[in-house]
Amino acid sequence: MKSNLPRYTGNDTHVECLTREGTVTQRQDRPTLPARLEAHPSVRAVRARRAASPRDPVEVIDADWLRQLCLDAGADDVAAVPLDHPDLAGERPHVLAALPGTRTLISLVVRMNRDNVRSPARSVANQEFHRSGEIVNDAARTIVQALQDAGHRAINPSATFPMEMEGYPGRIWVVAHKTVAVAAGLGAMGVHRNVIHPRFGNFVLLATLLVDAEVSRYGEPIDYNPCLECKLCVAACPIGAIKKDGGFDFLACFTHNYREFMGGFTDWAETVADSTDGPEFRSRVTDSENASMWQSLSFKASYKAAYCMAVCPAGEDVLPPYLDDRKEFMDQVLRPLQDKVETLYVAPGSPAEDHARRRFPHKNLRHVPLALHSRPERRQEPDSE
Ligand code: B12
Ligand code: SF4
Repeated sequence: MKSNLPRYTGNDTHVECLTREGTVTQRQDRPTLPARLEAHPSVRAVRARRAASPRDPVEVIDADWLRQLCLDAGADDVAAVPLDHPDLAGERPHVLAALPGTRTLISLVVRMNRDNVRSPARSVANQEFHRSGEIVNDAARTIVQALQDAGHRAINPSATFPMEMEGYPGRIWVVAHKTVAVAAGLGAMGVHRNVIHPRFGNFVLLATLLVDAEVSRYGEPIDYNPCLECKLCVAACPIGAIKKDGGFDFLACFTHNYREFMGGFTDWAETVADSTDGPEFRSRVTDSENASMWQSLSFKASYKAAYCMAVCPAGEDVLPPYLDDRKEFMDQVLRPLQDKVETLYVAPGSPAEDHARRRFPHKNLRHVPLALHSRPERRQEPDSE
């Protein structure tokens, strides 16, 4: 039986390969390798494989092939955008640092189940966020593997966490998925600063793939904004983070909604460290708060709100009940979240505290430091609960 391994002759840019089908001689531009490396079984196997099937990876990825690959992997929508798109100028250095040679970004959308996100039982909403995050990450990884098998370099930065915590409290994300999705034409930013997909509304999570090749067709930004400017997101946010004019109080959201993430967790840990004994610690942190923190650490960190996203009626699949009866929609979706008795985490004297006191007097306020700042002195006692 003839060997499938190549028999090398002549110089370093010329390989003669003896295959079952006969002898194929082929020119290859390849660097000179030391003889010991050239004789290595892995190197010989690679040479043989290349000689038998001398295909270079396609330089331009076919857009239809890519779309089908992404849908089959679990994405609900997809579009590509070149890295040199003007709206991505701010992302370029970060993207190139993560994958040198990136030429295209591929934006993925995965739908969330709407009533899970809307439920006043926030464990239901959190499970939906976490599971959808896993699905979009799984899809992204599957697609990257297929791109790799097709001969490309590609990566899938996490859709959610983990992120680059060395950058904390500054930019910790590898690539801004919203910016990419909008540039790729998958949606537009609503008043609440989430991307609204024309069909699925804001009930989507996003991911971005980085790849070193061009794609045969790129997405175009949509020519309207699906946001209805109904301001239900403004009315729903318990700590006033969403402003009518599209402004966003990042610190208010980060302090309350992200209480069991980065900054809020640090404050909780400081409270443990500052307490003289168990009873003192228990006088500062309720059993429910400790159990909730345990849940976040044991499973996945729980958001406290996301009400802006829950109440948004935009998007063709989402809109019908809102159009049919707006009062009914508000009674069923907005009011239960507004009426919910729950603890709100606010910094003393902050606009968030003022908003919560005026608009939601039935909710409990808990004074905590702003989540991005370390505690200057001992924790203040809760002022109502
Ligand atoms: C940082 C971040 C946050 C921050 C800031 C939010 C924001 N508007 O940027 C916080 C912690 C508040 C947050 C909250 C939420 N987030 Co978030 N978040 C991100 C992250 C990592 C980057 C966002 C980003 O690109 N920001 C920069 C630019 C593009 O955003 P921007 O809106 O133009 O600018 C805002 C920020 O600069 C912010 N800001 C202001 N000052 C500061 C200071 C610091 C230090 C930071 C970090 C930010 C910040 O306020 C600006 C004005 O809106 C992405 C994941 C990713 N890798 O992309 C998810 C992402 C945007 N988040 C998402 C989600 C789902 C949420 C929550 C609903 C989570 C929840 N379950 O409660 C809430 C929604 C709050 C809201 N209305 O925005 C989704 C959005 C999906 C969609 N349909 O658009 C993303 C894309 C994750 C994903 N894989 O799908 N998030
Ligand atoms: S709730 Fe209304 S105003 Fe807010 S983002 Fe959605 S459509 Fe726009």
